[in-house]
Amino acid sequence: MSDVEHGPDGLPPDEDTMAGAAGHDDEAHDADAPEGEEDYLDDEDDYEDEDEGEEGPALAPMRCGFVALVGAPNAGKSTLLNAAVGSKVSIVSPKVQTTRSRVLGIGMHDRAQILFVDLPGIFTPKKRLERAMVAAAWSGAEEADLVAVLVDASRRVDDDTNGIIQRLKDSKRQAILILNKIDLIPYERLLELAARFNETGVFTDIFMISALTGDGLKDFLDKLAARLPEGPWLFPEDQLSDMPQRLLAAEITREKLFLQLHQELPYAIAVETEAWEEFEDGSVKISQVVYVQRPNQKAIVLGKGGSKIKSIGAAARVELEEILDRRVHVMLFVKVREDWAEKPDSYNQWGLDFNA
Ligand SMILES: Nc1nc2c(ncn2[C@@H]2O[C@H](COP(=O)(O)OP(=O)(O)OP(=O)(O)O)[C@@H](O)[C@H]2O)c(=O)[nH]1
Ligand SMILES: [Mg+2]
Repeated sequence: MSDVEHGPDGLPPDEDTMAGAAGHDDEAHDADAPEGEEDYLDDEDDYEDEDEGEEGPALAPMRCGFVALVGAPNAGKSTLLNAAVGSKVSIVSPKVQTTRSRVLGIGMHDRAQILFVDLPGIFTPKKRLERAMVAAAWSGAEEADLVAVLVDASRRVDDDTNGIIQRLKDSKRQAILILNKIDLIPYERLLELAARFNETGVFTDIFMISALTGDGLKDFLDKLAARLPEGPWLFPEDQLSDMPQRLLAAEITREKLFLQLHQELPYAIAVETEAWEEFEDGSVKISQVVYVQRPNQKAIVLGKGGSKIKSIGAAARVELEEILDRRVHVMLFVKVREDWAEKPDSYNQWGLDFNA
């Protein structure tokens, strides 16, 4: 777990909603400044040398770097990101392909700022959205200082994982291996797996963790922090992510849809935050559209007498109240838009390449 407690105001204010998180003023955000890059680039003064200053013990150098989390769908990447950051930043579900785009999670660990980049799972894509997700995962890996490959150790090593390792090998990229979900399997099995992965020659280190229980996490973070390049922190230390609040709110609702709907339905759905209204009593009304692809899907999402969508909205509200630390009203509208997955607009807002 992170050593720094992140308050609910750790999320950046939203540039297009004027919605400051708890503790921020409700001022319009400077739309020209990239999200989260305003206050900290002049941090050089803090970048102390170990032997600088004569009083007190010398501080360890500041470190900062990007760590990409890659792996087959469902390996536990988003769970690990949340555990490492110490707060819910990326959505999680028992279903594959929950994460659709890059999610930054900022973890403070001693004098290191670990910038975790949660990415969609890597698999053989067929549809346009899937291709864009997998492309985003690989480009996230290419841009990072360190690549961590997560493997669900409780399952047979699948083709997706073997494919990831092969591609890293072909590009001569070294990585860290994380055997996750160790709470589910005996230690002997882990040793066998570690030996097998070690033979690939791709991995510099192997960690065994449970992102769910936190077992092994501290050791992993200690070693990871020490491997990051020295340099000033890129974000304020209480910031949790660079995700705009409107997008985060849409993601939370999408998580509830993933949890409460089944079969192909979660994959036919996209969520967009349409309006964000702040009231004087401190509460906020978040209006969102849930896009489905066919009329019969709309009927299922609504449920009998609207009971399903009501329950999804209620679950999203509870979580958003916790994250935003204020009273929240969630208004969900279900609309059929057959081709939402074929519209470039959707891809732009998620930071995905429509033509991947
Ligand atoms: N038992 C156990 N379950 C875990 C652990 N880590 C993650 N899970 C579960 O595994 C499932 C998938 O977790 P996610 O974090 O969404 O996995 P992901 O790799 O981000 O998946 P995609 O976004 O679909 O690629 C969820 O049900 C988690 O609760 C773990 O260490 N132990
Ligand atoms: Mg995920």
